[in-house]
Amino acid sequence: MHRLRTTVARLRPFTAAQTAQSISQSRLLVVERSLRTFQLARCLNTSVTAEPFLNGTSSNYVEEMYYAWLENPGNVHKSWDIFFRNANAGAPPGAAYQSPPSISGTSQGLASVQTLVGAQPNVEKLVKDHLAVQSLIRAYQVRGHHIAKLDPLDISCVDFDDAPCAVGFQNVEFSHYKERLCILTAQGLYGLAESDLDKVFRLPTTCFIGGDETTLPLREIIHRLEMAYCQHIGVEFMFINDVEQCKWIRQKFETPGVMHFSLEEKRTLLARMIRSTRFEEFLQRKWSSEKRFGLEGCESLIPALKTIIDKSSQNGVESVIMGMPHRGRLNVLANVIRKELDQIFCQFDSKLEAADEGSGDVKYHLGMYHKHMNRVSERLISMSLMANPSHLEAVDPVVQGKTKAEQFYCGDTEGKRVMSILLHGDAAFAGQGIVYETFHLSDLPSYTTHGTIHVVVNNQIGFTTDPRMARSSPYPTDVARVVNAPIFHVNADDPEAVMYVCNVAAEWRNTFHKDVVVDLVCYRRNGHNEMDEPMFTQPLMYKQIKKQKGVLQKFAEKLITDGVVTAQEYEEEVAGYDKICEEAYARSKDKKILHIKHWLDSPWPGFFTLEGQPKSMSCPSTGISEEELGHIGNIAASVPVEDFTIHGGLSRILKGRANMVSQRVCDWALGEYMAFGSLLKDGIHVRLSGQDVERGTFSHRHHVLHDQNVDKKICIPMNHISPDQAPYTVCNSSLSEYAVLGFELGFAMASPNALVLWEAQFGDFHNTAQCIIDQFISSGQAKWVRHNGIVLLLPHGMEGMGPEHSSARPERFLQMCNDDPDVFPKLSEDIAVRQLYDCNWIVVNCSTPANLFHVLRRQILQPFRKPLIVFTPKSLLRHPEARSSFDDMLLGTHFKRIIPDDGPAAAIPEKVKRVIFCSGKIYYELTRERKNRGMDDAVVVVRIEQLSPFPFDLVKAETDRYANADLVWCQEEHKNQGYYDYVKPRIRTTVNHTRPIWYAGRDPAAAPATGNKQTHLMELHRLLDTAFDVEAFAGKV
Ligand SMILES: Cc1ncc(C[n+]2csc(CCOP(=O)(O)OP(=O)(O)O)c2C)c(N)n1
Ligand SMILES: [Mg+2]
Repeated sequence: MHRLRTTVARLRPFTAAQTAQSISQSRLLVVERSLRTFQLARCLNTSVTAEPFLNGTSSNYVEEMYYAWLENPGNVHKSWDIFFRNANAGAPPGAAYQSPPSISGTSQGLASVQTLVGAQPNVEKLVKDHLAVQSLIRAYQVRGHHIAKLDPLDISCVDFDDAPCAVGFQNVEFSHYKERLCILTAQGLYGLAESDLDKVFRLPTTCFIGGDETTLPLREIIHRLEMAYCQHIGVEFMFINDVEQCKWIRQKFETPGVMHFSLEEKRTLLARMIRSTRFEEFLQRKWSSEKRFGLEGCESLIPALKTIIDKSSQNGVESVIMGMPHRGRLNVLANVIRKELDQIFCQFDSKLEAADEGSGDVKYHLGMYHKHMNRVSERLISMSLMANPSHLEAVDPVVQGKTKAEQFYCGDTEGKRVMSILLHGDAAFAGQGIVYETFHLSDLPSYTTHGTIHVVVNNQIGFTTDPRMARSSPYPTDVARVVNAPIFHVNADDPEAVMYVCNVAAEWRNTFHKDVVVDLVCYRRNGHNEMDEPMFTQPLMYKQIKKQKGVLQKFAEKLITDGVVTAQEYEEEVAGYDKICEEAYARSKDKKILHIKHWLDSPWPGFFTLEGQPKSMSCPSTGISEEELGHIGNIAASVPVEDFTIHGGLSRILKGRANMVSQRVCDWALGEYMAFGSLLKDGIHVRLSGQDVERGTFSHRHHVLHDQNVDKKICIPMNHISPDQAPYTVCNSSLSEYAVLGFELGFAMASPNALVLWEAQFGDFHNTAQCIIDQFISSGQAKWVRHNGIVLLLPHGMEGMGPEHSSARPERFLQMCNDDPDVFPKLSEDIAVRQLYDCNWIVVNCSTPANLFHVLRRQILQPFRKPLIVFTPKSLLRHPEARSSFDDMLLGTHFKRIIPDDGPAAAIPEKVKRVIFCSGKIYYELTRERKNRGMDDAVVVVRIEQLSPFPFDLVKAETDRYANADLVWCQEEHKNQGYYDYVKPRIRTTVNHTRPIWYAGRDPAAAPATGNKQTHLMELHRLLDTAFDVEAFAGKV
């Protein structure tokens, strides 16, 4: 038969050296703890005094010697040979070592060794055979999964045509299983012969197949190992560094009789299989030409998830947050999350009207939140399935962030109450880099969710591509090995095996609070979707699939044969569920309106009115009292703990801050401090995450102080503002944008009462997280009616640093704004708030610390949540003019959407020749140049601080005021970048197309900035020349 190289086909037999290596890897920790780690045959503890040469530093050497000796005793010196023989023959500590012969004559030591070994003529054979048995056991533990029967189609067997694939070996001839074992060990039975099969061997303490017995005949040893490791479950775990964890897993799979289920459990399993299978069949019957990405071929996913949830609920979990792709999503909504069936069925009606604002999403992307009583644990459990885009795996970090937030807000520091489950397709799990990035968050203190259970629907295909073209790793799950997660491969056509591994996975998480992967090896009965013809591309696989009996049918037949249920009971259960579907279908016909609100994955109880509207349409002043400014400023300038030595340079920085506070001014860092500190004081949690955010990429922030003498002794002054403040989280992230931004977005979803910020190291790095920005942040509310107040801090500015590190690409964010450039909004009292409410996100470039302070506080004080994109400065962080007085931050003050010019020209507006509109740092270059040119009376410079939603009303006030002036947009970015394309039509609309908007800025370019400093300065001079040449546009139209 043509064999597809799928799950394991790329694997090759282990060489003895590899076996030794893997054993030695897994034993690394033992080496530290127990000196005689090399000894496989007996209990390993011995004292250093008895064998002083076996100390920590030499243990690696001894271990190497041991493995060399194992391969061939002649590989090592005679004295080592004797030592290992004696040790393995059971010599007590201190007795195994015999000193080598003296040069001069006879050796006392050797003579006595010969006595010891020689006294038992068969010892050598015995030792050899025991070692062989132990190597064999180890080979099963390490590589048993290679020959387990994981593939229900039986087409993914190891690439050796003659390797038997039958489950178990008990019915196979010795010659057959010898061959089979060759795959495992490369050495067959390590020299053991058929005649040894009935010999009894002592079992190592690292093996649990004996149950209560410590010895077993070889035949039984092999049989039990086959049963534990080579049936429908393949356990991949021996790469895990922690010996206790390895031992725990061995116990779970080796202990005889572990896979026992009660009649009740089997019946429940059957009922779940019925629901899973009949749900898809029902959809197929009713809507045969609709895409639904059905689960057929992996129906056991539903009992798998339910088992994980039951077990976790029994262990105390109260909230499960799930992320999953398209495959089987409706089934999961119906049968795991328990969404009402009529709500699902009505989605298939093309005449269903959308009731909500926004554009909505297709049915297999919507999220869901539901709280119910878990029938097994009899405890309440809330379940949410996160809405997600088509972009596979993008939701992974978002789920993790939301999970972390829920844990954080309920004080669940160990993940005992809240957990996440992530589902994956085999192709996406192996192919998408975000999976790897997300795994790397799993053990970081500020990002860990204390273990995620990953379930892979491994249908051995991705759309039309089979695994040999889709990945370079043997399994789709290999990425999980980087974090030492155990991987349980299981044949999804065996629901009991699936249930067993899911139980173990849930227990694993509950015990170790680490990630674990369940790989459901299955198939996809139909094409990629129900409309697709799979025979075009996978003819042989699909010939096999067509012959394949459905898993429910197989399982039901088995249970009926075993007398667990009768045929009649089974049929009644099927009919019962079909009836439930029919009744829901009838009800679904009454539904005429779709409320996406009903599909919210993260409701914020109490934040909106019952109708889902903001409770007001106004935003209070974002200023704070003088006293508060002073207090927070003093905290920012101090080390609020005793006995803490900070760096001298930092002392100077803090002194500088203290000076500013005494002079009632803020620089950029202090402005940010005031915003965070005041929100914290009011009980709003603030979380700032990103690469090197604790100090700040530009060394301006210093939110975490490090004692110069004591490792890990840190102080976060922001947490010393007031005794009843909310906690401040500031965390340097892993070097990832995609996962970390996704994580923070998820964190921000959990609660409206938190300011969650992600800072890019430089603004342009956001593009490696583009999917989170496009698919979630800019469009999330429109698709899923879900508000989110995440803040992106994107350092931006043309400072001669080259093509990268210069531009945060404002044009991209502005291009995604949903405000209409051609419509001047209706003027009203609350226009500013209304505009904010209507927009998809807010884009600002603040030029003063006070404005940054206000815009950050406004994020929380406004009565709804919107993402905020802030282009933050670099050189302005230390610019002497980029400072704000406390006066601009006091109670009664607000964020300024634009900052009009208040210089001499503003006093005589009719004389003004030019209004230069600009945004961000270029303002300071413009005003300096204006001064140098003596043009303070002739030109005004107006800063647009909030680019989107565009402040039409305030810009109009400026254009009206300077009615005789020409209007120029000036930017430091290139013409095809920056803000120009966004602001130009909007200013034109503002002036009703009566006046042109001229451009002063860099020419269009492919790269964001030049790499040449000279060119950079020349470009700057040129654009300033244009900006201040009042004749520059004369005669042009
Ligand atoms: C990031 C991304 N790239 C491409 C696609 C298009 N696409 C949709 S499903 C699919 C195959 C997915 O295969 P797999 O992960 O094995 O899931 P399955 O459909 O087999 O359950 C592809 C390539 C996508 N949705 N997302
Ligand atoms: Mg697949």
